[in-house]
Parts: sequence; structure tokens; C-alpha cells
Amino acid sequence: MTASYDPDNIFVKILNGDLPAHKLYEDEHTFAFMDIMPRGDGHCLVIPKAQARNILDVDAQTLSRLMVTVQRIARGVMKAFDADGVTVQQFNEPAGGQVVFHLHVHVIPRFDGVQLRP
Ligand code: DGP
Repeated sequence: MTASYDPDNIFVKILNGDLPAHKLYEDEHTFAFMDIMPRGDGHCLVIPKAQARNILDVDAQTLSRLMVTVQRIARGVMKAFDADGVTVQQFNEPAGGQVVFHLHVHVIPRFDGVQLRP
């Protein structure tokens, strides 16, 4: 059982334009922006516009749309950063490493021999 969705979270403020963010991409259902605490060059986040706390409570259509944008962004950052690979990562609930409680997927370009920052 997961906790309920809190609509007063940081990513909703970014979606509403109440907090600044470096936007990479937006469509009707999804939004992508740079992570404020990047673990590597080009570290970005992809979120649905729909309310979802994490992967445990999202509906299939929202999740599908999110992952299509994740693929688009992953391909984009690979090209933009001339990366050797890309890490796609996602955390759920505090025990799973989640800090911001609006569903999001990390997309991090990777380079041969370069470790991610902690
Ligand atoms: P996690 O919930 O553990 O997947 O981590 C949340 C991520 O969100 C973390 O990498 C930092 C990022 N983040 C937190 N607050 C902000 C913010 O205000 N703006 C941006 N762009 N990123 C944020």
C-alpha cells in the first residue's frame, strides 16, 4: 500500500510554472527538464502531467505515454551529449529511494569509464 498523492509537490510547481526549470521537452501529457542535482552531465527527468505518486499507483496509459517520452529523451541526450550509453532509473517510496513524490524517470547519459556522482 502506498501513501496518497500530494498535489503540493515540487514537480507540480514546475509543471505550473511556479518554480523555474530548464525545460527540454513538453507535450500534452509529459514534460522533461534538467535535474537540479545532476549525477552526471545531461542528467534529466521525465514526468507525466497527470497526478501519480510513483510507478505503484500510475495507470497504464499514463505510464505508456511517459515511457515513450523517456525513449525520446534517452535518444536525444545520447545524441546531444555524444554519449556511449544511457541510464534510465526510477525510484518508488522512501525505502526505494524516492525523494520527490510525483512519478519521475531519471535519464542520464553515460560515458565509458565515467562513474555517476553519488
Ligand atoms: P528521487 O525522488 O530520488 O528520484 O530524486 C528526485 C530528483 O529530483 C533528484 O535527482 C533531484 C531532483 N530535484 C529535486 N528538486 C528539484 C527541483 O526543484 N528542480 C529540479 N530540476 N530537480 C529537482
